[in-house]
Formats: sequence, C-alpha cells, structure tokens
Amino acid sequence: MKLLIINGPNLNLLGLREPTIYGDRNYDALVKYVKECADAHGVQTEFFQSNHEGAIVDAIQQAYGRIDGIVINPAAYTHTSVAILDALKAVQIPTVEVHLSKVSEREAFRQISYVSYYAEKTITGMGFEGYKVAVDYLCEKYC
Ligand code: CA2
Repeated sequence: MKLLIINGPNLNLLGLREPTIYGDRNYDALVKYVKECADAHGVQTEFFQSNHEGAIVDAIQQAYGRIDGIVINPAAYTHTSVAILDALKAVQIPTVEVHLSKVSEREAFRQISYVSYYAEKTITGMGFEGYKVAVDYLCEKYC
C-alpha cells in the first residue's frame, strides 16, 4: 500500500508565521511525523507540496494506478478549487481531507470546502495529529 500526502499553498512556510493557528513546527517536521505514522503501519508514503493549483491537479492525476490512498490539505485551494475536486473524482482514490486549524471557527470564506464533496472524511483542528488520524483511517480501511 502507498499513500500520497498532498499539501497546498503556503504550507511550506509552516513554523515561520502564525504559530498560534498552525503551530510552531515546520514542513520538514510534518513530513517526518506523517512518515513515522505510516511506517508504523508498514505503508509507503510519497509527499507533494505545491503553491500551484495545476501542479496539485497533475499530482492527483499521476497518482492514478499507483497510489492507494490520498491525504490532502489543499490549504487555500480548499475553498476555491473545483479543479482539485474534479481531479479527485476522476482518479477515484480514497481520500481524507485534513486541516491543521479548526476552519469551522474561522472566517466565512473558509466555510466552503470543495474537496469535502469527494473526501471520505474531513479532519480539522487537530494540528499534525490530524494527519495521523487520516493515515490510520486509510490504513485500517484499505490495508
Ligand atoms: O487549517 C489548515 O490547514 C488550512 O488548510 C491552512 C490554509 C488555510 O487557507 C485554510 O483555510 C486552512 C493556509 C495555510 C497557510 O499556512 C501558513 C503557514 C505558515 C505561515 C503562513 C501560512
């Protein structure tokens, strides 16, 4: 089994700004943490971060036939991207959506998630731990 972990725009800046919302650990620490969670299940991981919507669409398309589960934090594209939703629907790979912050308690413009129309599960407000919940869910359901 192989999981693809996708992180959207600005998540490469983790730890540098807004620690009260997103925590003080950086993107490399997130990759290490999620990899350890997957290793505990004996599952392989691939990580992809991009600030570009089309690059995320390409990564989802390239997962077809190769990847068994997707964990995605589309960041700001969560609230705008029909293209990312359509790519997920096209490849039909089991997907869990993760957000570090509790988006339901934030601004009105964050209250829509296009990816939620496809994702099996959405985890918010748990910081890095949310990615573990997502990995555990996919491994337990599809391993
Ligand atoms: O809570 C989340 O994980 C979000 O997906 C994060 C996005 C935001 O647009 C979503 O509404 C909720 C923003 C990620 C920006 O990350 C930064 C990290 C450090 C410094 C500045 C931004």
